[in-house]
Amino acid sequence: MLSILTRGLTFAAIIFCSSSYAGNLIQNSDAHAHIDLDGPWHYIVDPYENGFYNHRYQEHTRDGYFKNAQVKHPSDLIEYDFASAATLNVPGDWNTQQDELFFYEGTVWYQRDFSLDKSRNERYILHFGAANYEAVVYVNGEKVGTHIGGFTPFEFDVTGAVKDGDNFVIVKVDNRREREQVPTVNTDWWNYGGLTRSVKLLTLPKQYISDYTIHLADDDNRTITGWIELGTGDKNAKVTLEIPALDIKHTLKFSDEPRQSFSIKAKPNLWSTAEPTLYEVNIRYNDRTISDRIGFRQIAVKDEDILLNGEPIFLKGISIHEESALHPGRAWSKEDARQLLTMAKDLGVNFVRLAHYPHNEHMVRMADEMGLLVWSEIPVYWTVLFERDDVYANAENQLTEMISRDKNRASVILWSMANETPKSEARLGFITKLANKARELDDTRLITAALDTSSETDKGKHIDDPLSEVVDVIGINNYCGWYGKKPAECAGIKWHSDYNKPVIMSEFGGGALAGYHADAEQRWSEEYQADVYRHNLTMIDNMSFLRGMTPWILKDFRSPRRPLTNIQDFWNRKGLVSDKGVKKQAWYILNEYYQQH
Ligand code: GCB
Repeated sequence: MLSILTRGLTFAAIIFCSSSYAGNLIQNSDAHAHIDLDGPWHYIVDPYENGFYNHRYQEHTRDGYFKNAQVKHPSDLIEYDFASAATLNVPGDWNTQQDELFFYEGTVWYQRDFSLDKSRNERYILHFGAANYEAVVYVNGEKVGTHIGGFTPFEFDVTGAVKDGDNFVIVKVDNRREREQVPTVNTDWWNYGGLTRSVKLLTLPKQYISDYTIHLADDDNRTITGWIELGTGDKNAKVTLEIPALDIKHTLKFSDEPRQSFSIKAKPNLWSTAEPTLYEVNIRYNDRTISDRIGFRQIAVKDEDILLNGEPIFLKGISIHEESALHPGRAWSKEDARQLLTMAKDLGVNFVRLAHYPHNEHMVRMADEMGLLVWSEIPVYWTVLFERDDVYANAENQLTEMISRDKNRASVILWSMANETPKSEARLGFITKLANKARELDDTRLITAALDTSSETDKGKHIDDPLSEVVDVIGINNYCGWYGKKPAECAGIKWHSDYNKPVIMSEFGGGALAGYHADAEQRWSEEYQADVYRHNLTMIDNMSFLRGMTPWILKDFRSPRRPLTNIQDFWNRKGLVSDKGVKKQAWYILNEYYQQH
């Protein structure tokens, strides 16, 4: 109880102190000048948090591991030493880099040195792509900030903490699961810990572009609109926005406000799944230029239809976890993204559900390039504590960071608020508030949530969860033929909806061990899984309001919930391909279905 309380208190403070940065992340951080801090970091495993708390369980102020102390005199007692400690690669989870850390949940300290030519005219921002789950960050022995949430970027202004010459950064990463977290203790994926995405030190001029959003106007596909924001006040700032291929060169003059809006007439080729046109966009301010590649498209709903650039579209999709097909563990690189999305494209999809948390930025940028539409979600999964304000604040912070990072990606059309949450008043209030927040931050995309709460009636399945009222597109997870009923019983099921809205079957499927062949009655055989797909696809054909689907799931993924020896061995086997990328029978069934539709 004490530890939960302490962590709760820490959390309240964190939300408070990080709020100035939440939603205020530097847009397109890779495009800014930076020092790359990826590579080997020394690490110390600290299950008792000995480097953080003293023997009275008070936070160390002088002697913690974050001080990176070195022996100076032979009689010195220092019981840790980063310099001689082994290393882990960053980015990367710790579980798949060290056998001893495979099941580990707790604290690991990371340390690395870097040198800097410190200039008085520069501002230094330490940026993390993500760290799962709680990160406490120190530069040269001083705490610079804390972040909560395992899948979104965060950053701290470290201008006052860095010095000319040699510096070191230390991060305490803790992936312990706790009831009040988002996600909570209970999930169906591996709790990979560590500095799972890239780390860099942005070296910005004193005045810099901090953020921008550039998109097609919702009501006019001949207008590019948006805003540009400066990191500091500059009353005389002039910023030039250039899109060379569209002959756009537009100067924005700033006055008192750091954010300046614009609206420019243009005739872009619209971004679509068939032709994912991206335009080079350059934003110049003083002597620096930030470049991006941006697509222009519209997304909307009309009654039961989803409209891409005004035309109804059927979302032929697949769900994906952020697990690499190239190496064990979390995916993090551009190559990982290319591989996963190429596998998805090969299946015949135009849409991917990035489950169940925001994936790394390469995924959405690669989806932009490849013409894949994206559903992106936050880990409000199953039974988070909907009654608690601090849990809400945490979820909203993760939502804000997700939207802040990806708001310029044409591929992203749906922000998902939650997955399979149990019906209650508190849950409805919590997710409604999240949806309102998402719309306030970004009114150019659609809101969804995956529900598993339809009722059984004598006429069939009835979509009647009041949360459907809140979303633009209703997601339905339903495992007919796997968690209930025989596969053959699924084909005849009829669905009804109380809402005049598009529905996506956001999950269905079943498990199979690749290479295990038997009768279709035999659980875990490829034949059984194929049968689940056959009958569910027949059922789906009868859903008049269905506008898409993302069956569960592209590739087998690791999960501690799945211990069955010789079948699961801690893998969720619902992949259409095995963890090694071998196609199962069901892959061909879905592939054929997508080719015909
Ligand atoms: C679900 C969950 C997903 C699980 C899946 C399963 O409904 O949304 O996270 O992995 O079922 O395999 O049971």
